[in-house]
Amino acid sequence: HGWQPPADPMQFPAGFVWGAATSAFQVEGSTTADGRGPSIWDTFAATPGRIHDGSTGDPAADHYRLWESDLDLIADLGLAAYRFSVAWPRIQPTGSGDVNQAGVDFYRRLVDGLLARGIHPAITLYHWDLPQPLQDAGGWAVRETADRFGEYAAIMFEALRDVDATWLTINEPKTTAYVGYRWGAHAPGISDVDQAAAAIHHQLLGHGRAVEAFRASGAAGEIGIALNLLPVYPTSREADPAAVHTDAVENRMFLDPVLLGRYPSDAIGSEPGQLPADADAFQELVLDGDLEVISAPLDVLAVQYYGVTGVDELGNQVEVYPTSTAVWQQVHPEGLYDLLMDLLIDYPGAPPLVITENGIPDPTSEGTTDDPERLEFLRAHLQQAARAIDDGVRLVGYYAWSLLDNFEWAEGMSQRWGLVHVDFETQERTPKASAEWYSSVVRANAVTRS
Ligand code: GBH
Repeated sequence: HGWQPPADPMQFPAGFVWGAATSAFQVEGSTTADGRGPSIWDTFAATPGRIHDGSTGDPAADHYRLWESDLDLIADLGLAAYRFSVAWPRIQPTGSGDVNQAGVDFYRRLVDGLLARGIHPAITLYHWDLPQPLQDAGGWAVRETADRFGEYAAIMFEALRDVDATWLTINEPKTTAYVGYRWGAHAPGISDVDQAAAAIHHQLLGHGRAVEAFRASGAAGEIGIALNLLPVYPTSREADPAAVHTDAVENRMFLDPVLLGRYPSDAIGSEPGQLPADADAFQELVLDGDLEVISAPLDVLAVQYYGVTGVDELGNQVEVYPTSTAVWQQVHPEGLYDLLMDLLIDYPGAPPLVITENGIPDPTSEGTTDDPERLEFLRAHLQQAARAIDDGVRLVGYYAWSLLDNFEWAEGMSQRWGLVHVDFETQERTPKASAEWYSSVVRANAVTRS
């Protein structure tokens, strides 16, 4: 009695924000134009052996020059929002001090171009391109970098204070700490557990300083942080304790300080896990008042979801679902539902959620415009998002990763994540089948159930 079969199509709430995302270093190119300083990714990409295909940030997808036609493309797809990041070294070429006005002007033009087309800007302040001089002074392993980040953030809030934007402070502090400082596979290419632990705290402190600056600025819009979260599934009953620990390292180490104002006691200082840094040394980094700054209330929590991991009884991460051509990505759409429901239950005081990244790479490095795998991936994940909304999750938007094929970090130009194909010889853009399909989802504000 009273039971209704679920609707087909699955409708999203009115006002749900549909978008696509990029980041500065991955798409802009023009790495020395208009006074931009060097970033750690310029340095890393110039180091032989670091990037799979030897490519650099130039020209990437040449978006610094093609931004206007790219905005037309976004409008043609009917997207309501575009997420991009600001390259800190365009704003402050050395990471501190004077503002490079030409850099600010670029983002002002981009934002004005979005607004003229009725497209909402979601602006990430830091998507991994730290000014190289700040790395030379210790990077995220030192506390001063958090202060510099707060100053840079304040410059951007002032420059765009009239804009009703969604601001995201730091993109995936976990990736920078673990891949950049623990495993050395990303810039700055360091392999040091203690620096990795310090990089966690100092990025989160930088996030908090930026939120403080945002509130003080009186700028319009809203602010949050973008965390990549990873549902962890034990592969046996015996694996339960190890899975709890992996969940601490992968998820709670970032969620708890931001949302609850404390670090989880089980993430650092104990085997197994990928971050058995020294717990006492970590505590010494956390000064009085830091956790209040880090846990300042947010308007939105941005979630980036790519897949799940399994954990065995020894604490090893193991494959429990098939991977995409990105070997780290175990594809499991229901994991998105599990993650959103876990957040609802474990963090009842959390702000509304927005998914700011979700996607897969093409099966081959040449790329294609015929991408049924991506279309099915997006459909399955959107179905799970709709299910979670039905079950009470406050999810207010979704941004596909990525708008364009681009520079995929250590994979260079060899791994294509775009809804839109980019010919890297001619820079010609061609929407893939998934882009046309996504466009119809956006226009219907709904996804088919089957
Ligand atoms: C996101 O990170 C990034 O925000 C985005 O810029 C990127 O383009 C997108 O994913 C696709 O990768 O080299 O084996 O150590 C997702 C989380 C963390 C996944 C780092 C890849 C490197 C694995 N990423 N990880 S490895």
